[in-house]
Amino acid sequence: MKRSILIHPDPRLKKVAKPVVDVSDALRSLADDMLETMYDAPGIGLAAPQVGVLERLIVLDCFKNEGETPRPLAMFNPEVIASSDEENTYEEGCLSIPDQYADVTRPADVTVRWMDRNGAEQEETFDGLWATCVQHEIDHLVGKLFIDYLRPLKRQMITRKMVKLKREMARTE
Ligand code: K1U
Ligand code: ZN
Repeated sequence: MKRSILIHPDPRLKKVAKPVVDVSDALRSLADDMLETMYDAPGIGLAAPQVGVLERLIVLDCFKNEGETPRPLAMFNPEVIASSDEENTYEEGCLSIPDQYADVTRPADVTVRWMDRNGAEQEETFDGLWATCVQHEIDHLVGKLFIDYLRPLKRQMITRKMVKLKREMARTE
């Protein structure tokens, strides 16, 4: 089932999500819903707070080119356990901040530990777009958005645009 994606500004996007104690059927079903919502958007990642659920769960699949085999990943309690000194700048977007993009600099490689949908611990080092995306999604779990890396003026400008967009969306609902 497709879920609605919250649009910034929304207090739920600024909250800290709580750790998952046990990967229940309900949480597995939420992960499936989030993947469906992400592919439909379309996007390459999604965090549970973006669909209004304050649990430490993210999904991602950064194979976005035709011909590449999809790799849908659901990560419960993801944690960055190591980051490279080398950095990478990528023009980021966010499904909660539609049509706004900005350069963000982050560690180029990150090692992430998480629990998979069977409750088994996994660890992997990501690079390229996967590294950028997994860090962006983990930020959502502590209420941090990519615009929080921008200069205050640029952040305010984007926020004002989003307030206007939400007003228009409410009018046409
Ligand atoms: O968290 C989100 O809102 C998802 C976001 C993830 C992300 C994008 C770019 C850099 C870091 C993290 C998106 O998926 S925005 C949409 C997007 O980037 C995209 C959409 C279709 C094809 C390819 C990319
Ligand atoms: Zn986002």
